[in-house]
Amino acid sequence: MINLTKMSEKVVVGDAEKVEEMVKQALDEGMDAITILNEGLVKGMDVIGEKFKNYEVYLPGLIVAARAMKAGLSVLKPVLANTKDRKSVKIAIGTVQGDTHDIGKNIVAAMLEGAGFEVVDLGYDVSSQDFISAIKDGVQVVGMSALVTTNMLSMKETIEAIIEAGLRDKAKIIIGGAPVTQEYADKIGADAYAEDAAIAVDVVRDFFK
Ligand code: B1M
Repeated sequence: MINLTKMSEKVVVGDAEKVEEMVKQALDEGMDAITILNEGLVKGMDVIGEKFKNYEVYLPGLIVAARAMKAGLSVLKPVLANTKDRKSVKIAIGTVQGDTHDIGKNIVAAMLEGAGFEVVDLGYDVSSQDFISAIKDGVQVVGMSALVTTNMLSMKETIEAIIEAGLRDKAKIIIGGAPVTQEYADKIGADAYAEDAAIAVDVVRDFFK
């Protein structure tokens, strides 16, 4: 039986091969994908984040841990996104300009897909213009992610640019990411804030109830 604490330790030390193998084995053993994600992979990222904050590891340590997390996520993603219940709502999601953190955004995208929404993944370091183009292309929801506090400003600038383009009533806007709060969402005029991927799915469902 796979031990999820051991899996998170392998994320911390950046053993991508082992993490991938353990995720496969956990799924084979019938473990729930969300449990593997939260108790194995995300927990590992939390530990490495703390270590980075306390100068116990440096950037290369973060990079190898992120690579290991992504290796595990690549196995989980098809399971998270596996649904036959397709809905007609189209969502564009991206990490905002200046920010290259995409692990959380990828999880949100996979869970939204899993819930049956059509997801256009704009990637990371996404400009206001790219979000605007997505709205012009017909998405009904824009999702923005930010992990670095200073990059939250790009969320505000993107909403201002959307208003300026006369498109604010064309799409609902949801924001999230570790430093983001409900208070900030209210302040910049987003329609919603979601603390994690599961809540993001609920929020988007609520938009179209
Ligand atoms: Co960076 N990093 N990083 N980093 N990194 C943080 C965010 C940091 C908190 C670490 C720390 O100091 N403890 C810190 C930010 C401090 C701050 O401003 N508050 C930081 C820093 C400083 C930096 C650099 C500046 C370091 C440097 O260069 N000196 C640099 C910035 C680069 C840039 O963006 N311009 C940098 C770089 C990197 C790596 C490239 C090495 C790597 C990213 C790899 C990648 O994403 N491809 C990395 C990593 C891995 C982290 C930590 C350790 C982990 C982030 C992560 O993936 N978490 C992070 C510390 C931490 O958060 N504990 C840290 C797991 C993920 C599942 O959670 O992304 O929060 P999260 O997503 C959650 C929710 O937030 C939510 O749902 C997700 C799933 O439940 N959510 C949404 C996210 N987006 C959402 C959108 C929604 C709704 C919900 O709606 C649309």
